[in-house]
Amino acid sequence: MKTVSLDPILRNGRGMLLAYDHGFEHGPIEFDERSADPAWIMEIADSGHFTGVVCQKGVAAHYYDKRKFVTSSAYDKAKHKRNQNFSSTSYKVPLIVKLNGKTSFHKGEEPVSVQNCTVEEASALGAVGVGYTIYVGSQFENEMIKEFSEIEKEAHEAGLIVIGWMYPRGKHIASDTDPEILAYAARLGLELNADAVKIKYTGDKKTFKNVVEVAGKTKVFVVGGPKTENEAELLETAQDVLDCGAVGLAIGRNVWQAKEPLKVAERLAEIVYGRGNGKETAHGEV
Ligand code: FBP
Repeated sequence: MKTVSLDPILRNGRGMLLAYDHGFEHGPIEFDERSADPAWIMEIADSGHFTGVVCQKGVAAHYYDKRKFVTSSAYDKAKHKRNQNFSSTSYKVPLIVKLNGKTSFHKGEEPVSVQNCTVEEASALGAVGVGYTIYVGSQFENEMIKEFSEIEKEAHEAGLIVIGWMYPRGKHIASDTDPEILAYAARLGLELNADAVKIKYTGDKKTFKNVVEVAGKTKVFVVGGPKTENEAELLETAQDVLDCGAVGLAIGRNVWQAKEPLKVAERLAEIVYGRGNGKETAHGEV
């Protein structure tokens, strides 16, 4: 049984993934003129201190140009200067392809997320990792666990990182932020040999510490959630989850629905990577 290092999507041992699968999961209702354009999202991911961008295969195929992707060290050597005018000729942001998804048309039904992309396809698109949602507690949980297990084996054999979107949901789940249920979901990620899980915050440090602990060597990313107007609270939550041992954030709407996404990303990066944003140590940017 193989495991794969998370290093390609970490900086200073921490990570910030920009999630952009909402066009599939929620529909374009989440977008404005700017955020409907995946090219704009790729530029935010690349310029906003993100260590990964997550999307479905279609967005990746049309908008993530793997020929532009260079590893950090190659990037450093080239001393490529990034700027915020989005004139990218190369990417340093790694790609993670989501392999399953569901639309929002079936609200109230038992949730199931079905595979729509293979590990091979994700790899051909230039992905360093794959993501897969398991609706923990759903009537269809077993189908997703089975599919995940096959993906985990194939991805690890190919050297790809495997991240489980561990979302408790369905008629047996009274609350998707219940600490015991979230701990169970995180643990399931470890049991299934996920390299990392993406999970909701319980809302308090004591219980979330336990969630991180029971995930063991499987690293924990925390989701962003719907856009909040209270940025201070968002930053405080980021600090709290890191204090509990989370490896970072996998965040979408609170960045690309913001008026100034790069500024929000900058403030989050200060918290996630530490003072100076890890800029001094990553990619030679100062
Ligand atoms: P956000 O930070 O925007 O919440 O993105 C995280 C995410 O997990 C996305 O990957 C996904 O599309 C969305 O949340 C799913 O949210 P929900 O399952 O609540 O509809």
